[in-house]
Formats: sequence, C-alpha cells, structure tokens
Amino acid sequence: MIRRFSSLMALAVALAALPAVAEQAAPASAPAAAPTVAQADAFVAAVEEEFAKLSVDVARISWVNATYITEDTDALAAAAGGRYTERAVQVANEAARYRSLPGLSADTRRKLDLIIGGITLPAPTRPGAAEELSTLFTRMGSSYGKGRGTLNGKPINGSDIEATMGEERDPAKLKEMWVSWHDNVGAPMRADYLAATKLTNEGATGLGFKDAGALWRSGYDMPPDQFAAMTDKLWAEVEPLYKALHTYVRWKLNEKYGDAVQSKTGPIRADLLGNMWGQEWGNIYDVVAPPGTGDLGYDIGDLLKAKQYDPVKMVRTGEGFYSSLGFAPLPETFWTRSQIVKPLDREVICHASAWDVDNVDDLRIKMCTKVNSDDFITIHHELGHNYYQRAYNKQPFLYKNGANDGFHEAIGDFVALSITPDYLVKINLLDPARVPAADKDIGLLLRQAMDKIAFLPFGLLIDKWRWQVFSGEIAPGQLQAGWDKLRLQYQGIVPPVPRDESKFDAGAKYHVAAGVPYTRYFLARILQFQFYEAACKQAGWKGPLHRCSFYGDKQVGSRLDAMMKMGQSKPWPDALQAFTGTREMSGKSMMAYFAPLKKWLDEQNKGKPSGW
Ligand code: X8Z
Ligand code: ZN
Repeated sequence: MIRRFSSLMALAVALAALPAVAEQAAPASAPAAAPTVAQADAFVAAVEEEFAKLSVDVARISWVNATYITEDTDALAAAAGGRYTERAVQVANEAARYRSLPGLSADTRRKLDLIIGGITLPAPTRPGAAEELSTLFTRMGSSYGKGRGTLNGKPINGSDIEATMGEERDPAKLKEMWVSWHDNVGAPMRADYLAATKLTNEGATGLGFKDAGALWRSGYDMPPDQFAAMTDKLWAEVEPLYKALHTYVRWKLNEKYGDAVQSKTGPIRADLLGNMWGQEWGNIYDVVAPPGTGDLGYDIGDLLKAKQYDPVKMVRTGEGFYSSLGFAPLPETFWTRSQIVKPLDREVICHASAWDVDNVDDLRIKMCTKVNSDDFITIHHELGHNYYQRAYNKQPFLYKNGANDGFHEAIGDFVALSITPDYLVKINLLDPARVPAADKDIGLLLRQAMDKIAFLPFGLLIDKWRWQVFSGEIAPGQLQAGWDKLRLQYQGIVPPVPRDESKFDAGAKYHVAAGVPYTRYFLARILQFQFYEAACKQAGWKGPLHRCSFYGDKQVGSRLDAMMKMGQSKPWPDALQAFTGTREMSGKSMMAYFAPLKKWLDEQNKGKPSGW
C-alpha cells in the first residue's frame, strides 16, 4: 500500500480536507460555458496546490489511525476521509468540463484524466454520502486490523495467525485457524461491504464510468476493456506453469497427508498451502522439495535467526541493498517514525505498507515484522515503494505516483529477486561452504515458484471478483458463491469446509476490507521478472538467470532511478522502455526464469492427474 492522490482514497482510512478549505479555497472553477485552455491550466495548477496540502493532513490522520486504532481515531479518519473524497469528487466533476477542450497541452490533458480517474473509492455528490462511504471503509479496515482467529480454541491475532499458517503442519489446526479467521473477520463485514459497493458504484457512474470496476481498470493508459483483455492475455502466457505447479504440489500434499485430507485429484484444500489465503506457497517448500537434491541447505528465516537479526537489522539490511545501487540512505526520520514491530499496548493494522507522509522525504514503513523469510522479502518490497516515492518527489503533485500501480508494487520485489545464495554470502548471512551447488538449481527455482507462480491466479481473481461485484454479474446474494467459484476456477483450490452466503471470505483479505485494488500485484509479479531480466543483462550476467544478483551495480541503480524519477508523468510503456527497452508487459521473462523448472515439473507430472 502506498500513499498518494489516488491510493489515499483507495485506503479510505484517512482522507482529510479541512472543511473550511473545501468550501472557501476552491480552485479556479470552470466557467459555465466555453472554458479556455488557460483556465484549464490554471484549474489543474490550483488542484495540485490544494491537494498537495490536503494529502499531508490526510496522511497524518491516516497514520495515527493505522498505528493506534481506537473509536476516536476511527472517527477522525472517517470524517477526514469523507471530506477529502467529497472535495476530490467535486474537482473531478469540474475537471470533466475541461477534458475535451481542443488545444490542451499533453500534460494538462493527462492531469485532468488523473484527477477524474484517480479516485479509487468515489462517493456520490449528495450530502453525507462521502462520509458514509469513508466510515464504512474505515470500519472494515480497522475491524480487519483488530481481527482474531483461534488456535487450540484460544484467540490469536492477525500477524501471529499469518505466520503460524506458514509453520503449522497439523491439518486440524490449519483448518481451525483458516475457518476461525474467515468466520470472525470476513463474515461480519458482509453488510458494510455491500453498502460500500453500492456507494462506490454510484460515485463512479457520477463521474461517467460504467461502474467502479471500469473506473479501476481505467488507470492504465488504455481503455478499461483493453486493460482487462491484457490481463487475460498475460495470464494465458503463464497459466501452463501454474497448472504444472498445481499438479505437482497436489501430488506431494496427497503423499504427505493422505486421501482423507488431500485427494489425488480435484482442487487443493486451501489451508494446506502455508498461507492464510493460499496466495504464496513458499512456506511449505519442505513438503514439496525435490527428493534427494531438495534440501537447499538454508532457509532465510533460519539464517536470520542464527545471526540474531532483529526486525530493525532486517530493515537496515534491506536499506543496504538499495544503498549498494547508489541510492541515498533513508532519512533519519524513517527510523524514528516508522512502525517496524507490532506495538504491544494497542491495536494497529499489521498489514505492511509504505508511506510518504509529506510527499517529499517523510518516508516510513508500517509493519509488524517477524524474523522470518516472508518478512525479509516484504521489507525489500516496502522499501521499494519508499525509494520510488523519493525518486519522483520533484514531479508535480499529480505525477507523484508509479508509472502504473503495478510498477509501484514491482520495484521492491524485483530487488528481492537478487537475494540469491551468493548475495547472502556477501552480506555474511550464509556460510560460503553452504552455497547450494548447481544440482540444487531445481530446488531453488521450485522454492521461488511456490511464491511467485502460485500467486498469479490469486493476484488476478481478487479483482475479477470485485469487478464482477461492481458490475452486478455477481449478485449481492452470491458474494460467497462468486468468490468460491473464482477461487476454484483460477487457483484450483477449495475451502476446508463448505461455505454459505452467511460467510464473506473475500473480506478476510486485507485489500478487500480496505478497498485497495489488487490487479497491481498481478501486474507486479509479471513486471518484476521483466525488470530483473533487463537488470541482469545490464549487469552483464552470464549464468542461469535465477542466480543473478545485481547487488552493488551502480549502473543498474542509475537506470532504475531514471525510470522511477519519471513518476507517472508519462504513459507506463515509456517508463518500461526506459528501463527494459520494451514497451510491452509480457510473461516471457518470467517463463524464461522458470524454464528449467517447467521442464522438470513436466517430467515429474508424467502419468499424474492434472487439472481439477
Ligand atoms: O499487500 C502487499 C504488500 C503491501 S503493498 C505487503 N502485498 C500483497 C499481499 O500481501 O497480499 C505484497 C504481495 C501481495
Ligand atoms: Zn506494496
């Protein structure tokens, strides 16, 4: 999650506009008839000035709410968010009147589009609607933050249950955690979610979009339908790899747990995959490791623990990677203002996020870091947001954003692909004698695929579900059935117990509760391999792609900086070209990275049941 004009509203946790500002300091408003180009330019400039200020107030309220959830901070955040959204919708409506003016500069046209399409959760203009919508998302986000499941009948908080799902192997306990989390966190949100959907749709149609899904799909420098088609095309490119992984993993789970828990055919039971949402499966690598050569000889979490890393040292290590590329150290305030560990004395939103509170250099992360492999990667992910934010901080306000939201999500992951065994040796985490030899390449690739490939259908289906809910294709009485259907269709997984419409499993995923779009993560999973392949080429890497680390490569760093500095000032293909030389998003780099694994999986899968 990142904080900026558009995603502020996506978060819906604290969007402030001082009411006096909203009413009095309106930017040059559009005249009733025949506005001029000069007026359009002045309007855009005034919006940028107004929102640059408002966004800082919002960010501060939002930060306090997310790191100290109480009735009071919820109320403050909801009210502030409501005022901000109300004002954002007002200026979006004004912007619409300038949009088709002949003779506009490319920048003004682009900025008008960003003003109109940049509101992720727009509200209808009628009085009270914006605050109502903001209250709903604040409540759902905070409920998520305060959510508890159970383990052995005892309450367990969100960050603990998330980590335990990765470690526990007893199917009865996994089932208890899965069911309790989904029942306790998701189901109670159902009515709020429906109300919020209705309001968001009304807001989106008021701005001229078919529905809120079309609005969400409009932020990619192409028509919404074309964007949907592009995501399907990308999925088709990588789907064979997912199918092969699914076949292999199901077989291994059946070997481990037996037919009564995981059958040899059909879908995989969702709670057996080492992750609450079945979105990344790397935590069960031990269950699927190739016989003989599967033991990689190290696990990042174990290495960190052995060297007595604490969360702050993990973040310092992440910073060290970016420094090695030539980026300036994080500001001192990053260290004093970030939430790196979970506070013991209050409720917070543990789901990781990166913040840029003053739109310049007040960078922060908010995590409940545990010393394990997942959080080591997540730190690099969050820092990627922070370095991106700082890189574009000289852009005008409306361009302080990723080339598209997938780019923002891809930077840190792309960097983390460089966490190879050789890199771990360089930073003194791994003993050189324990660097896995070439015969472990399949194991290394499989470990990566369990996180990277497994995620793809999940990354796609979350918004397929929301797009269908927004469009009405999934009816209000079918939220759960629609969710289960997509989970089965794309991921080939099923809940460990039957679900009915009193449940609301989608709400047990943070981004649904908080109203944060998710297709960005699907795009990022694809893009990060394009960035990585390009960086390794720039670095002159000769060996197998997955062994490449561009740690310390200042040339890669400066090309990355050049792309990130562009912010959202140009259509995303321009940014992609600046770093990779190509203008197309494509699954080819990802397929190239995993090519040896695909071959190996196909051999393993011979004669095994495939599909579900
Ligand atoms: O939400 C995140 C980041 C914050 S932007 C931790 N991610 C997605 C998720 O956790 O569901 C990163 C990977 C996918
Ligand atoms: Zn992120």
